[in-house]
Amino acid sequence: MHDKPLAKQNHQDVVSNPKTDQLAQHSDDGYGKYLTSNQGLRVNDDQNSLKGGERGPSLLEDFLFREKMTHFDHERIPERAVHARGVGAHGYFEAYGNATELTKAHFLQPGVVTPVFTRFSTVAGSRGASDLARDVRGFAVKFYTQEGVYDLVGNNMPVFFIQDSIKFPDFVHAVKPEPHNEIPQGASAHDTFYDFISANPESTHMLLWAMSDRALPRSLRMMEGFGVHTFRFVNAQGKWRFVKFHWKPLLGTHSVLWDEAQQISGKDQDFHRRDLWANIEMGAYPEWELGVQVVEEEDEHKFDFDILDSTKLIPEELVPVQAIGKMVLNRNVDNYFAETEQVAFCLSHIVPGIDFSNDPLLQGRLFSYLDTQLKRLGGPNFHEIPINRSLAPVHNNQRDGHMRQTINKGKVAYGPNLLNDQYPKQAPQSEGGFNSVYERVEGPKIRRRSKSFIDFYSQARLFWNSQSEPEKTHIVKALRFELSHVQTDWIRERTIVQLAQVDHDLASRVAEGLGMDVPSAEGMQLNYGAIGADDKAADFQSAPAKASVGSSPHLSIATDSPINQGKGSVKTRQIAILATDGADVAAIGEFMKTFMDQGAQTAIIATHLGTIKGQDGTQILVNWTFQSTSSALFDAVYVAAGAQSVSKLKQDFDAVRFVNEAFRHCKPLAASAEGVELLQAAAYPGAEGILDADGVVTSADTDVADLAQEFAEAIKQHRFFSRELEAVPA
Ligand code: HDE
Repeated sequence: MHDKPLAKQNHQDVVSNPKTDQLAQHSDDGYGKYLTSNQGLRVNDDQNSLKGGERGPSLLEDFLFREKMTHFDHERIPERAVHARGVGAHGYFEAYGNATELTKAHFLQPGVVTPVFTRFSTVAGSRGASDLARDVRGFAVKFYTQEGVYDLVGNNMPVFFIQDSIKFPDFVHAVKPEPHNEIPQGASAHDTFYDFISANPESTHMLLWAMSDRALPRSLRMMEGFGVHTFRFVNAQGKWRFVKFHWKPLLGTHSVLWDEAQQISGKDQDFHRRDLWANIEMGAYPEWELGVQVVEEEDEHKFDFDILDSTKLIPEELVPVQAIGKMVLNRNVDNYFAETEQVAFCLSHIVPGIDFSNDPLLQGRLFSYLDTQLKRLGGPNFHEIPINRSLAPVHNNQRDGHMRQTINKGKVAYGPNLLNDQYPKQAPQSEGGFNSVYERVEGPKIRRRSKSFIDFYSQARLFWNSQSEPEKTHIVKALRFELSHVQTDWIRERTIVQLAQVDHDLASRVAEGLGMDVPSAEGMQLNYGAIGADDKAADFQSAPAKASVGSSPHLSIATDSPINQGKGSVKTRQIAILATDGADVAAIGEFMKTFMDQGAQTAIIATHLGTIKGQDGTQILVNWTFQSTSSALFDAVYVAAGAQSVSKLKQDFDAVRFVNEAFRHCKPLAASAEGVELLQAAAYPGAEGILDADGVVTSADTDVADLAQEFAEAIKQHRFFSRELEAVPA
């Protein structure tokens, strides 16, 4: 007979064998220990295989060699079909406690702090691809709540390319490298992607997001996250409401330019991964607020779009975002494979107080993620891998399977049972038992899209209209770049026609860069292939534009947009200090201290590594040379004073290029005394008037205090797009 209080049991009750517990622990780094085989046998010689004679053949008997090599041969698991390249970190989520009326989820109740593991990713590239690809970023958060694991598996863009998950394999095949030659890696600039897009008008809105600055985050710490689909919150009284999830970074949302992104990919393709790792190691923990847009059940149909359609967002002008908690990432992984690679996110990992909606994209994901983990992680016991384990107790009648870790006791593995008094028992809702919201569902069995989904362009237009002028220019340039890489003329033409449905100015600016006119849409069946064989194309024409919100400042990431207002900061910004022998080292020291006190990070870039000698003979350590780094890896550039130093830098083409590129990438620049001359030397085509440009701060003397203050204000603004845009290779 068993009479345990259900809620009090914990994980140890399931795995009560102390030996098994020990196996679940982290292994240490082996320091101070003897080398052993996987069976604990001490190894005497790990450098030589067993041979018949010193110069003879290797022997099959060498079980130590075979164990080591077999393990190595099986080290790789299938990489994720999408989101293969990622980086993860641990942290916590703290609820503000203002969502109690909306949801009964325990982790959102006042004062509750929940451990989390968050994995960011690019979508199209493979595990070794560059961080700075033009791509959507995955933003997946695993909450280890007291009521079970909750996964919020989102992206850094609020909409998606398709409306129904049955199209996902096609979309992924189109964006991934082309199958005949596996080119290009981690890039959407190729024929098959634009063939799919131009035949699939519902992608238009997301295409513009993917071509916008959002696809090139400055840092994973500086991007928004979105749940994308509409979900539901359910409160303690059983009342439910629709919700959309938003993550808002406390450092603001910032991006790099495409030219920079391409340079970063060459100079440091781990740029985002390194940035996240380094900042967590330094204690500069990234933070995001979790916000929700809430729509009452009875308001489901009050919008001019369908809230179940994942190619649409709810403008914040219509439904504001309310912050309900904060996430802090404060611990790097101990082992990339064990944690970041083996973490398994599933949309179906849900807790009481949250529920799904009937969004057809969401519904398909409910199947796909579990299915994918079974294959990727080798079987149905992936929930036992330490990073995936629930902190809430796990008791059920599931048994066996590959790599089972739990040693379940007893002979009862079924329910109902009397031998074990019905345990493990079904939990009533009052005890936290999950129950889907009550909803009446009836309708014909049908493979059709709802008519309310047939509007493909008005929100694409809303997004376009909401961008600042520089952001629009970046979108135009991105599309010119991408379409230049498309080899098939008619795919380009179709894409331009598709863009013209959004905005004629957009289409003609892109077309101009491609040396074309905007083609006529006449006779061009834009939705070819995007519908069922028996559907009539006429029923599938996009509804005329009727967006009730014409422009939403929340969709822009310009410095003065609502997303970034009040968030300007020099914290964690990387400042390059250009100097070499003969520089004013005392002033450099003062400059570094001033910025490091504000949480910025500085690095000295010189013509050689080691130390540089100042005018007065003092020395200072150099971090990088002009050959080993690039201005693309920094947020701002300062040229230190010192006649001898500046005169050498002026003759160093790489130093001049460093400044010129930083200027053309619209970054804040500063120079003291003779340092100003290097700025002038960098003013070759594209940078004339460098000293008068916005965001360029100079001082005639070597006094750092005033200059640093003005420079800090410039750094807070991130970029100065008022500079001649055509000169920026974005
Ligand atoms: Fe995913 N997606 N997805 N996706 N997705 C995967 O699961 C899928 C979609 C997202 O860091 C896969 O474990 C389908 C939207 C993230 O481990 C796979 C559909 C959004 C991650 C899968 C979508 C996402 C994935 C591949 C269309 C934003 C990485 C490996 C219905 C809301 C999670 C894996 C991590 C990963 C399927 C569309 C976000 C194959 C079928 C929309 C962040 O199961």
